[in-house]
Amino acid sequence: MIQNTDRHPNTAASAAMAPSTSEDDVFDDSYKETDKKPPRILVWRNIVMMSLLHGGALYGLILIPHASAGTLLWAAVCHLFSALGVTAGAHRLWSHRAYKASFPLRVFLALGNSMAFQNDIYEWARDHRVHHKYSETDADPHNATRGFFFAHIGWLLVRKHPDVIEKGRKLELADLKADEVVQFQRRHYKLSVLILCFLIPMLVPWYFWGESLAVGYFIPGLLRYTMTLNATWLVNSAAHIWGNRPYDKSINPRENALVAFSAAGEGFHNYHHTFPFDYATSEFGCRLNLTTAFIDLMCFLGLAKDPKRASKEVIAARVQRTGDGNYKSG
Ligand code: ST9
Ligand code: ZN
Ligand code: ZN
Repeated sequence: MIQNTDRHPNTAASAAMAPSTSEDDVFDDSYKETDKKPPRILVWRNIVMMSLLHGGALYGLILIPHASAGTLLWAAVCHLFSALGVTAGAHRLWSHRAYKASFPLRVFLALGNSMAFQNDIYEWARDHRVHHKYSETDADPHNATRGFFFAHIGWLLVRKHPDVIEKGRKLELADLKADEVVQFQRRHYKLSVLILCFLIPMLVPWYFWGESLAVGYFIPGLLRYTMTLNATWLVNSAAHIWGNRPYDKSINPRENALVAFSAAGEGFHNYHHTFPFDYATSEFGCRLNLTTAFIDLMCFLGLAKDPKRASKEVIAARVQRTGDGNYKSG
């Protein structure tokens, strides 16, 4: 089912016409920031852990010449699986309800999501809906107006702005509460991360082709995890700062081909914030968009259905009305 919908992110009226099961990803311009800024409280545990993680990833880079081809291929498989758990799972399915997924597909995506270790699906989707609804304000968890570093990783190293939590608590999230896969993953999150993000990536090369545990830990483990994290964070930082805005020049998110490439299709961010319900997060289908190809395959296999799409006419009208003049068709 293709839906022809134009949700203008700046009007509550057009939000009311939206067909999605969730309206919490539509921009709400009624929220006003206060001038009083709360103090920035550093979370030292996260600063230390993130520093150690990135140090470990650097060591993994140094170890690459000592790894077998099979281990490098395995690291790429882990990256791909965890990326899909975020893009096709936490993002397009659970945050935006852009398509419907069968139980086996949801289990597959939840496993990939635990391998990605980016908070559980419920927390990820809740924060992401707040990000869309209050984009570039104090209530946006990774508000890019606070600069590249804050949007990229800094937001995970400090206490959240109180408005993020206040506005987030007003979201209904009934769909996430009713999804047994989301709730199961949340209940068993720590154990699932230990097994999927660290043990399986490390033990598979050791058990099956005799790789050293150290190489398994530092390359498919820490290096792969860190690279997937940074590719994801680039959507919040680079794709909110650099690129054209052919669909809506009044918002910060941009079209960024490099980010689209590194983030499995998630860099068409001006389009995505303009039409958040579109399962492809882009006008151009599978181009630079592995996640869309994956969802198409799942639909073909009968494991997914009802992908939502913005129509050509709606997109063209929107480009005319709010674009920055840099639109390129095809
Ligand atoms: C990570 C996440 O990396 C990455 C997300 C990226 C999103 C990208 C989106 C772009 C589009 C998609 C692109 C995909 C591309 C993929 C490409 C792949 C190749 N609403 O959190 P606390 C409540 S994670 C409502 O402690 P603090 C909360 O429930 C990395 N309520 O806040 C709690 O309530 P209660 C690994 C909310 O103390 C209370 O508030 N993980 C909300 O300020 C306190 O919550 C980490 O590094 C909300 N929005 O701490 C850990 N938020 O007490 C990161 C919170 O009742 N997190 N609440 O239970 C933390 O350590 C902390 O959250 C903190 C803030 C220090 C950041
Ligand atoms: Zn989104
Ligand atoms: Zn964004």
